[in-house]
Amino acid sequence: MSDLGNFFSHCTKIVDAELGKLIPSAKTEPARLYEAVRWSVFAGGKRFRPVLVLAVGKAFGADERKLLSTASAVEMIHTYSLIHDDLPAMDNDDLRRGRATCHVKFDEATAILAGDVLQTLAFQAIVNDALLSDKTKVRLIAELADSAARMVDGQQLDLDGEGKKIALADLEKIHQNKTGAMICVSARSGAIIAEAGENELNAVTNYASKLGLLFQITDDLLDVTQTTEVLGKTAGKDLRAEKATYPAFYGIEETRNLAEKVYREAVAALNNLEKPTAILREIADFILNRKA
Ligand code: GRG
Repeated sequence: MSDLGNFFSHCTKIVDAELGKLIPSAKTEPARLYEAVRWSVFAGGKRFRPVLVLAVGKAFGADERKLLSTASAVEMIHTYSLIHDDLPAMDNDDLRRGRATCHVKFDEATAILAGDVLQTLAFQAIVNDALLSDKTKVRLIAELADSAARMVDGQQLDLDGEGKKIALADLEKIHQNKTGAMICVSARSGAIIAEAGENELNAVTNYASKLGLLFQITDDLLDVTQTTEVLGKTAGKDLRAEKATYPAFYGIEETRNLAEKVYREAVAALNNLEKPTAILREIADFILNRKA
């Protein structure tokens, strides 16, 4: 396996173990709620955001154990957003992470509550982490709350734009909020826990902003080029919902060129860091070339 493959599988293993401890067991009352939470969390997501917390934190010299609660917290917020995004009132989807969506497997009310409680559990995970100082906790919680709110703003802007002709600048604003904010805060959190300086944090932010944009561009490309089976979620949905996407603006070839350009910008941001950043370059590479 490649270095990145090994890193992903190591991170997935330790983050899943931490999530297993942080999320109440499926027997905890009300059992239906925690069964639903576990159904969606342990469904085989890529764990890209927690990997980013760990990769940046470790590049800046943080002890892995100090990164785990935050890595789990970003995954919990991400999973809550997926559960709510799939609801009939939003995307109305029946497939996520290769299995039935939460509201299909359980019911709509339970899926809403599963998302709600995941958001609360995320903040609790950081609050209860004895390895982090109070000062670090407050900073992490403030940044995470801000990014989770921006994600919701982005989702609303996205819904507002459906079926309308929107400008490229508006599309970018939607993505910076809906997808970019949580990716950015994942990388920044790793650096904050490692007590990086402001200049270093700025470089990490530049890298992560480009990475977030790259993630969205490749997500748009996969939606039109990949099958539902490979994605584990319904393919071709953007087109059917008449969503503004990069391929809709530029066509597939130009969108691929844009992805290459944004990839180079993400990697260039790493040049300002005198840290071992090889894994961060590999992550950008992985996002550029991902197949799902
Ligand atoms: C409902 C509050 C609320 C927000 C929804 C995340 C999101 C915001 C919507 C998901 C819809 C979507 C396709 C967004 C674009 C990119 C994205 C976040 C894809 C899913 O993330 P992955 O590919 O998923 O990391 P896995 O399952 O691997 O974790």
